[in-house]
Amino acid sequence: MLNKGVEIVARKAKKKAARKPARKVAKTLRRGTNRKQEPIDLYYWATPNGWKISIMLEECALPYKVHFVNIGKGDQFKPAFLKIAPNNRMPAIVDPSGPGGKPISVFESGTILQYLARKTGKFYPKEERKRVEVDEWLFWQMANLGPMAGQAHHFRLYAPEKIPYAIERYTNECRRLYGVLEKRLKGRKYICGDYSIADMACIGWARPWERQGMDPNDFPNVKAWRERVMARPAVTRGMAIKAEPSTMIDATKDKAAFDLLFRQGAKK
Ligand SMILES: N[C@@H](CCC(=O)N[C@@H](CS)C(=O)NCC(=O)O)C(=O)O
Repeated sequence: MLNKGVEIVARKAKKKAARKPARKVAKTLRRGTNRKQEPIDLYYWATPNGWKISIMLEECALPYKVHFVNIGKGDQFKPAFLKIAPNNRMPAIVDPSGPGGKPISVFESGTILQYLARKTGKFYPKEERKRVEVDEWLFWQMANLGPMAGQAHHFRLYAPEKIPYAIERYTNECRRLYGVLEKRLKGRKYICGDYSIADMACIGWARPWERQGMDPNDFPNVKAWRERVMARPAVTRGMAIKAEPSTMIDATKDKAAFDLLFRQGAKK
């Protein structure tokens, strides 16, 4: 376990917003499932990929413990973490009450979202046609919006040299993708009609869209959706989870963190 003892304890200011979903869970538990639900271990750092899972856990009011994986310091390479997340990327979870009542570890944020959605029966339609739609947009985020926005951030903010071709390429790809989302959101409140794990997957990347070179006024439907999703109390709580400021490292200023994050090779 990383950062032993690091556990998110209910903060006073958040208590009020948390009250309602917590009651809902108690109700579910009384209906016959495990009354003493053990908390899920969340391996997390405050980034768009990490937020997907803190948001989902908050939305489902599942009990969880946060273990900070300080990716600027190399926690993602610790053997204990690699056992559950062999791609040395967070987020990951360990659910002590997995299938058959036994623990299960899950890595890759899309897989974790689907797992938690199946476990709780929430934010993931049961009807096959509707479920396929949610999967389409979830995978759209995983294979498109996330990687392209990630590269846009890299070349616009982190790369030591400013390479116009790379900046233009990834900024344009982001613009294309927000254009696709803009059309999709026409006449829809959320990406698949009802709020789902597809929205949770996309919101973290859309939140810093100005860093990707976007002008919010170009995409009014995305702008309204972004505000709608970010106004949800569970989303606010999920995105507010941060490690101690003193442990945060800015890879644009810290060479060791930069090399650790951006000069990785194959490890034995
Ligand atoms: N496809 C992965 C991507 C996860 C990912 O890229 N995580 C980054 C932070 S946003 C990370 O852990 N980076 C550590 C590293 O680069 O070593 C997922 O969605 O779970």
